[in-house]
Amino acid sequence: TVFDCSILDLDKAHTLKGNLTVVENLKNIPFEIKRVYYLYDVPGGSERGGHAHIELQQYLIAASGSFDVKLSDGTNTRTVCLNRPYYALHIVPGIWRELQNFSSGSICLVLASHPYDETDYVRSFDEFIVAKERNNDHMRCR
Ligand code: T46
Repeated sequence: TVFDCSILDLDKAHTLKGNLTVVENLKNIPFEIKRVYYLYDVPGGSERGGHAHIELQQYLIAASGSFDVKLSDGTNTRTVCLNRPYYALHIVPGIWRELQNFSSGSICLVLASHPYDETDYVRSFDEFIVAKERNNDHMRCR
């Protein structure tokens, strides 16, 4: 459910030169990172996401600036504002996500559990709801 999506408060190495935050495979996150990508130059008012994943789990970090992540499990919704580079939002499989309200110059850094696979996407909200209602193996409900 959306309540399984938690915010990880990563450690900060705070120095006079500025700050540094580390993410290490299997150490502070529960899966091996297979892919890293980032969203940037998002035009004001644009939305990203608008889909769910069947198997993929990810951490989202506002490496710069801020944005909102709207989560739905088909029953409950939750909106998380990411606005610090040391917060990482864990999105478990089977969650619909919409990213909105990107601040100017913001960067959404994503740490993903699997390589890119378009067949892992559910890009229709109606299909997502049907799969959730069936509660079948195709769309894992957590
Ligand atoms: C998610 C949110 C936060 C690739 O070729 N490789 C990749 O690894 C990815 C992620 C995308 N693409 C291509 C597929 C599309 O032609 O890049 C284009 C934009 O992808 P998409 O429309 O899926 O972008 P977003 O920002 O709506 O969604 C992405 C991720 O796909 C998704 O997993 O959770 O960021």
